[in-house]
Amino acid sequence: METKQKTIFSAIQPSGSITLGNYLGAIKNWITLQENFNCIFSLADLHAITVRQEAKELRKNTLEAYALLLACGIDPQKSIFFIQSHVNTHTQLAWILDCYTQFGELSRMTQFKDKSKKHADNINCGLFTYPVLMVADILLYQTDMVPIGSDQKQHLELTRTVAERFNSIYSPTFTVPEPYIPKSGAKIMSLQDPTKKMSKSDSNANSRVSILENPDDIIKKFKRAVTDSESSVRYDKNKPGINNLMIIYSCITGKKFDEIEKEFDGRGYGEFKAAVGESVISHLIPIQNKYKEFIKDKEYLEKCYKESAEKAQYISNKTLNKVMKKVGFII
Ligand code: ATP
Ligand code: LTN
Repeated sequence: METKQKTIFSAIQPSGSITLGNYLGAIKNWITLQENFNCIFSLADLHAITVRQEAKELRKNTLEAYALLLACGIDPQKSIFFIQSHVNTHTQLAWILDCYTQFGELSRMTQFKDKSKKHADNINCGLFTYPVLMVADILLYQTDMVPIGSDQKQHLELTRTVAERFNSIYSPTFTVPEPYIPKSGAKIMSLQDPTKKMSKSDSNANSRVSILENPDDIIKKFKRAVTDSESSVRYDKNKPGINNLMIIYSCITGKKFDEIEKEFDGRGYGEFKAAVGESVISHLIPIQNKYKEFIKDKEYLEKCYKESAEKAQYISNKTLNKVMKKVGFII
């Protein structure tokens, strides 16, 4: 018997330049998964406006992020890769599901708490209800698995809760998705404060390395990475700075922690930081080169995102229609 290929959905906000954290926590997995699954990826530009964006910047960031993700290896022949605002079912389903999500549930979302602290002058309703838009993104495609970093786990639990609630009020409508979180690299930390996650919107640019960053800056940032006052390279729960560098090095080179400890035995932090920087650079250079090609070819980019949006619209309409019928709308 032929088994149906599982569906994967994930998205990233075009809210700044994509970081090494985004890459190791999420994107790297997207690329692997597209070989064996039915993959749908999106640039979540609707999510990005929960924080004030300059129109010109948002357009530029969206196109650049599109080219960059192609350069990272998303293949539009294998996967659907669209821009969220091009497919209108997302906002439609999000409104309906808002009415099946409790205020209390959204109040517990830690990303809302963090972002409202960070943007205290603009705690808009979209920032509060944003997880429901993410729920809609996922449920529209009858998604089985969602590759994400661990910071998104709580939103995925909400997705499961809302899907189960809707299915039990009516009848099975949505597939209840599972998170797919990497064992290593699920949460890359800031290079300046290793107790905080690396984030593309952090106001301190030294805290992150972006995929398109030039090699000199990458080396500088790793050399300046905040670590403790010891000097031996070993994994220890009380050394978040060095742990973070070990995780990055391990994700990039495939080496295990004990191999890394052996490699840098007696060599001190300085040498280790330089080696981490070098390994990141050699991994990123081919991606940067491909990016330069893709970003020049606006026609190709447009062809890819338009064709993908059509496919996504077609698939997601089916789910939306089912939902509308069940809720009682005349369609
Ligand atoms: P912002 O700073 O605008 O909130 P972000 O850097 O947190 O952005 P998102 O667009 O919210 O990035 O996330 C895209 C994907 O990258 C998600 O799957 C998320 O879990 C993952 N991700 C984000 N930051 C990290 C990190 N530091 N380590 C591992 N994965 C991450
Ligand atoms: N909310 C996510 C980005 C995102 C997403 C999604 C991830 C939007 N929709 C659907 C997985 C599935 C974020 O801010 N990191």
